[in-house]
Amino acid sequence: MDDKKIIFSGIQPTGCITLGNYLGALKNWVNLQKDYNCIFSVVDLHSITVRQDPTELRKRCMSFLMQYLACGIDGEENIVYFQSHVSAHAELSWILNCYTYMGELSRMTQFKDKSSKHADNINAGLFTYPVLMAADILLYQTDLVPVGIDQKQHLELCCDIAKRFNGVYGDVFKIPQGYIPKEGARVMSLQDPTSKMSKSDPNVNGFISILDDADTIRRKFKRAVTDSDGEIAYREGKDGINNLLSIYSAITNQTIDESVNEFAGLGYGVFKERVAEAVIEELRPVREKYDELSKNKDYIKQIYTEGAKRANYLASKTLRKIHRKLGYVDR
Ligand code: AQP
Repeated sequence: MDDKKIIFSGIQPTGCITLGNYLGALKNWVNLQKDYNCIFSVVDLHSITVRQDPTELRKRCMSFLMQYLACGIDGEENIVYFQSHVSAHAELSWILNCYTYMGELSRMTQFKDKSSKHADNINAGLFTYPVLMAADILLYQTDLVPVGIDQKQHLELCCDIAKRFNGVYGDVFKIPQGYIPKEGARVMSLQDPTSKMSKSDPNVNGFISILDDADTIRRKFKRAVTDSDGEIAYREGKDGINNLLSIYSAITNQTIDESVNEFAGLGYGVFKERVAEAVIEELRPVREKYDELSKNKDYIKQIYTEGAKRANYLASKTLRKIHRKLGYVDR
């Protein structure tokens, strides 16, 4: 690798990639890829904190990787791979578990949310999920992690673990920084704009999949929950409208104020249509590219095989260093 800084990020293959994932993470991956050495993983180890159907999971993993490429990620310039193909993730995760406190993990809001959603399966993996995420990032001596704001707490924990480890063993890990977009950092559900747009939402009207067709997108925005005061303004208490304004601003790269001015005096119906059209146009090339890639499975295999090879090389370099620091006998 040259001396460009390193980016690592990933999405776990659960549900389907949403407009939230796209605006919070993927769009920035695409924008940043020219200036950084990028490592983008389909983090499939993370996904089994919830029970998965094996056939479905295999299909979804492939589909997620193709969606990364369809969004504009260059799979040849960057490292694009499946997390389970690089065993160093799980190995480092174990090591870091021994440098992470139960109290820290108990404070993670995502753990609290997910354990209440999956009360019948609160497994240890759900609890230690942020440690695996820290391992993902630290393995590659990552400089920058482009994520949505929901991952800020996990990222802070990652830095705490790295600093703790460095405090004992010297400068082993680079301390990463988050890259959180100004607009689109937290896209909310279209059906309940007080909670985040989630890719496993059982109510399909709550999220836009980046592969939804134009009619589906139009229909979902038409049904989006707003309010009854009829004013297109961004302020507290107008969660539905705020969310639509944020989505529109993130897509058009303009400020919220500019978006508010653009829609001044218009009704909610027209506003929703215009937001829908902006989303449709943004996602149109993604859908088209995805269809094209679906016909080229050999190329996809080449991307993830080569990706895992390069990721393995970098990850084992870090892992060797850690083994030496910990006092393990050389192989
Ligand atoms: N609503 C969102 N707005 C902005 N960014 C978001 N991200 C997720 N949701 C939003 C960002 O997408 C990346 C991948 O996140 P993930 O793999 O943890 O998936 P998720 O979508 O956060 O998962 P869910 O919705 O909670 O679904 P399940 O229940 O399947 O796990 C991250 O960078 C995240 O910040």
